[in-house]
Amino acid sequence: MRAATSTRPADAAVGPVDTHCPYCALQCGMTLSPAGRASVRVRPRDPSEGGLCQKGWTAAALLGSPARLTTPLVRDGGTLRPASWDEALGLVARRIEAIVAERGRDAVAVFGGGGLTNEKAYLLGKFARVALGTSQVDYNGRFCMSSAAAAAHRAFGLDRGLPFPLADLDGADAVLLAGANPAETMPPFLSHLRRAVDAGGLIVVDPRRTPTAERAALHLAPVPGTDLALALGILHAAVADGHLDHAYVGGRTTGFDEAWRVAAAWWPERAERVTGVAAADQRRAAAILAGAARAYVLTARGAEQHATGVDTVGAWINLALALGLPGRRGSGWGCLTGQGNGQGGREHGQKADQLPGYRRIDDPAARAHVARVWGVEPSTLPGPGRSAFELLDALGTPGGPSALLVFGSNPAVSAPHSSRVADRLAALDLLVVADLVLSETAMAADVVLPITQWAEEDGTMTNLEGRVLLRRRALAPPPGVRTDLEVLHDLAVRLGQPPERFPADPETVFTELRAASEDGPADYSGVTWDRLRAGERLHWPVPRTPGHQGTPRLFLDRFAHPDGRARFVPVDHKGPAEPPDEDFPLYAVTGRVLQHYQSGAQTRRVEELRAAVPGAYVEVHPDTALRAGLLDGAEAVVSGRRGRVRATVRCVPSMRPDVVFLPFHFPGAQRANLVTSPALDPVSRMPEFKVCAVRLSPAAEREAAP
Ligand SMILES: Nc1nc2c(c(=O)[nH]1)N[C@H]1C(S)=C(S)[C@@H](COP(=O)(O)OP(=O)(O)OC[C@H]3O[C@@H](n4cnc5c(=O)[nH]c(N)nc54)[C@H](O)[C@@H]3O)O[C@H]1N2
Ligand SMILES: Nc1nc2c(c(=O)[nH]1)N[C@H]1C(S)=C(S)[C@@H](COP(=O)(O)OP(=O)(O)OC[C@H]3O[C@@H](n4cnc5c(=O)[nH]c(N)nc54)[C@H](O)[C@@H]3O)O[C@H]1N2
Ligand code: SF4
Ligand SMILES: [Mo]
Repeated sequence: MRAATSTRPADAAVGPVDTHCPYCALQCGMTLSPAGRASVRVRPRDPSEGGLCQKGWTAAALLGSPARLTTPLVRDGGTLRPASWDEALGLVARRIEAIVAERGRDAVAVFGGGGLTNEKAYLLGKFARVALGTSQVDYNGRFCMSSAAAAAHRAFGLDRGLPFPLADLDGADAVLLAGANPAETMPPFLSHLRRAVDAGGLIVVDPRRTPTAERAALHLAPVPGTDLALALGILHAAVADGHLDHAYVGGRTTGFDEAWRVAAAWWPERAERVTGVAAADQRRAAAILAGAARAYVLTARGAEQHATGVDTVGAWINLALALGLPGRRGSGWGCLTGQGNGQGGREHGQKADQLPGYRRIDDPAARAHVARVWGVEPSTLPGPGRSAFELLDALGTPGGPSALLVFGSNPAVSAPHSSRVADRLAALDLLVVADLVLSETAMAADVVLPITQWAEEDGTMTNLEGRVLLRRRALAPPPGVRTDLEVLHDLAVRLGQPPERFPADPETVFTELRAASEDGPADYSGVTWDRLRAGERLHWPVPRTPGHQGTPRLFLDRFAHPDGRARFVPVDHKGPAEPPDEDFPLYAVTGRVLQHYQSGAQTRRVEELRAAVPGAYVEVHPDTALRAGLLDGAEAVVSGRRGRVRATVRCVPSMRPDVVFLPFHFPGAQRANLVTSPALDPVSRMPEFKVCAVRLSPAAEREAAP
């Protein structure tokens, strides 16, 4: 059965169309002028917002690429062969029914992504809970900003990455970036830091001297995994040097005394011994932030992707609170959310412990509300289930799921401890992957479903400042591909659901999402596609009150805890789960480069980007390389407790001698995640992507061969 499709003409190219970039959470506006699939012109919509980065400029290259999937694939005798949609979806539905009959509903799991539109994320969560009836649903955002989200909930009672408009940063005199490298990960974002840079107010905390750190007045390069001690040292300096905002702390917060009891023991000289950051620089950082009329503390993955990520972000928030920054116009704390819909993706119910509207699945009132919208009994809503890595880790084990449906993620490359994840994927009875290209996860699948691309469908995305944006269809998809919504609709119907319960039309799904989110923390009920089409770009919450203009700035009057106050949380330094030792004497740090996006599934297939950075490399101090018998350009092996990564040596004199850096965008033997640690934060369940112990050696002849 074919699902309902868009009512627009099937093949006609439309345009020019105003839409947004398919990649990161900045969601830069772009205008697409299609002259056929292979020739779509991309222009920035509003150059005053900083233009586009190289990934944005080249985003349309995948639309007409021969690398994209245009027919379903089904595994047959070990290989994937083309199949009709009817065969592929029929097979999936039958296998799911058989697995459920044999092993129960939790035997089928779903893995989503922060790149999916709000409509897809919403319908995927509903599909899992209602059509499959499984508690086993989580998504790659768990690997992304979950530590910041948990810390923000704890401190403020609500998580919106930036609780203020991005443009507020234009007025900042001082900005501390902890573990963020926007010069490569969100280049146009730098336009918002111009004033802070010119005022000598940019402070960058990163073990590496990144292109972002190059712009800073003060670059603090801590030992990886020691941000928490550094934040405590700077807090200590701020208080000792008389910068504590007593009126704010007394009037708008609770818990300072308990937090201070820990920080009091972290005088900057002690923090220096742990972090390697000079005490004088800690004092200077405190003075720069305290001396600025408008100051911000922003965190990203470098501070967050640790087994102590929540507490680490908590420590940076404590510093911001002590200086009186959050909930004041012109200052604050924020997290730079990463994926295109990293914000909306965490609000609408594809996370193991959540229901739409950023509701908690263990809250009876939330369950009752969402069950009413879905037309089911609250008692039938399963969950909470396992978190992303725990879910992957349980696949094919006796108590774990034996079927997995993946929408919008490539965990074979991007999840930690890759060899373990590959084994678990291989142990499944059924792996279904919906994707645009044959990703490494799709290569391992039993059924692959070809999906439309961003410019071929309508939908909404919520950017890093909590703004709901309309993504417009600019051209028709090639014959043979379907939208995620169509796939979910069709599968749900095949699993016995009434068709109207799983609409394939995105605007209809959004209308239902509005009702499901109503009165929840992330309330979208006042957002309509008509408003978005008219050019509004609303910050949630947007209650249904007629004419409500959205909420650009949260917390100006009160924080979201019942007492209206922000909470200091006492946090102490523990250090990384796997510190270096004699066998593995170096810290491996992983992260991103400008040209590639995430697992690289998309950007490695864009020729201009692939040519610029064709494969994995390891950044290392020249002395460290030399000690390992390696020169610049040599083929190296980076070995850790769980595996070995192959990478080309890049000698970088500014690197700390005890640190190597690996980008995680490459597949096969070049996967950085072959060495990363699956140690999880106890609260957010975020894996420790950013620190593990490794050693460096030359690749053997055999391994160095291409
Ligand atoms: N080009 C590109 N842009 C992207 C993406 C991409 O894949 N490629 N992905 C998008 C997504 S989903 C995300 S989440 C964002 C991520 O954006 P960022 O967080 O800016 O990117 P990362 O490179 O993961 O990490 C930032 C920095 O953390 C540093 N770091 C490592 N360990 C530590 C530590 O212990 N403390 C501190 N303070 N810093 C540390 C690393 O050296 C690195 O420079 O980027 C988004 N934009
Ligand atoms: N070592 C290390 N590992 C990391 C990180 C790190 O810093 N270091 N960062 C982590 C972070 S922050 C993140 S966000 C994750 C991201 O890692 P992944 O979740 O693997 O992210 P992507 O590579 O963007 O995967 C998205 C996949 O979905 C496909 N896709 C894109 N759009 C759609 C769509 O609309 N529908 C469907 N069905 N498919 C679509 C793409 O082609 C691609 O194959 O990686 C994490 N892994
Ligand atoms: S910064 Fe992000 S949203 Fe903007 S063009 Fe680059 S990848 Fe796209
Ligand atoms: Mo991310």
